[in-house]
Amino acid sequence: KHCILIGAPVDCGKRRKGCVMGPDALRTAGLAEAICALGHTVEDIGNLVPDGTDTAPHPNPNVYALAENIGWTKRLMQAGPEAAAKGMPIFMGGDHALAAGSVAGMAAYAQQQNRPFFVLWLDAHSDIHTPLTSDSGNLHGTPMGYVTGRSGFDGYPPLPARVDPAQVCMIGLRSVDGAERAVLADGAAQLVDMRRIDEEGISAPLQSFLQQVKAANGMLHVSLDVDFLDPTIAPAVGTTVPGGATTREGHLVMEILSDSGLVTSLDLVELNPFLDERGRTANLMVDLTASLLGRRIFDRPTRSLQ
Ligand code: DIR
Ligand code: MN
Ligand code: MN
Ligand code: MN
Repeated sequence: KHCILIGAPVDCGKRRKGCVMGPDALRTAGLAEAICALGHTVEDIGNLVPDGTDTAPHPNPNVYALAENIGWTKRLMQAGPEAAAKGMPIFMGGDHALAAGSVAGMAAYAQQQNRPFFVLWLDAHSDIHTPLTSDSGNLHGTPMGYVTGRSGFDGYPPLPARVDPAQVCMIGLRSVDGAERAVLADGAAQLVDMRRIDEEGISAPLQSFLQQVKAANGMLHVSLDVDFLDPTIAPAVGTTVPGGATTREGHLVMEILSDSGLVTSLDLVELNPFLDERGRTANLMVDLTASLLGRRIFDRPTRSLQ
């Protein structure tokens, strides 16, 4: 594979600062080196900056940094397809607001290629608010709302290709707001909450989603939010929720994805290095990416927390 690392230091999707350092923490943790060691090639295009945008005041007074979020969406929506033409885009966040652009851009690319588009959302949260339904006003809670074509995104670029909720699978859910539950209640998206993982394991629901992707010859975007993982193993995130995926559940998902050969793009989001403990969360995100790109247990370099 040829991997294109896209630095997306988006830090406007919530009020707590620090994700701006995410791309550099992933670089420091050796993301490119880990991928190269697996026999792939890597190109790091550096950090992008958002397009300039002006917006009218938003009817929801809590909405935070709307113009900057729209600017990032535009920029990433363009960068994704450009990178995809050369290889596999890996969006190094940056907070989850970046997925409005990365996912919308990759959906547009898939449409161009005449292939169905699927999204695997690995997150404690469903992030399917609109700017109107969000209580917090933090737009990192809205990217799924945008890409699935919900209304309320005035000022955002028109969606080139709507993501069909029936082609979305969310795994790791344990914090879903009321307004989000209401849209998810139609049952279209596949929702795998932590209880289901506890009871049935993480492999079965993932495999069944991957069969759907494979049968359709689809492209698959994976969006990995740090808070998918349990805060005891991945503390470097602003919105920790107890009861998340274990180290092995995380790796198992990535190993199964690797075996499938179906993943065509990846987000690594919400890493806030300011909250990390000696780089352990950044290292874990790199190791998970390595598992996704083919590293296996018996090939792992020895790494222990010092
Ligand atoms: C939360 C989003 N439901 C909100 N939290 C997220 O503010 O709307 N954390 N996305 O990562
Ligand atoms: Mn998220
Ligand atoms: Mn989250
Ligand atoms: Mn919330």
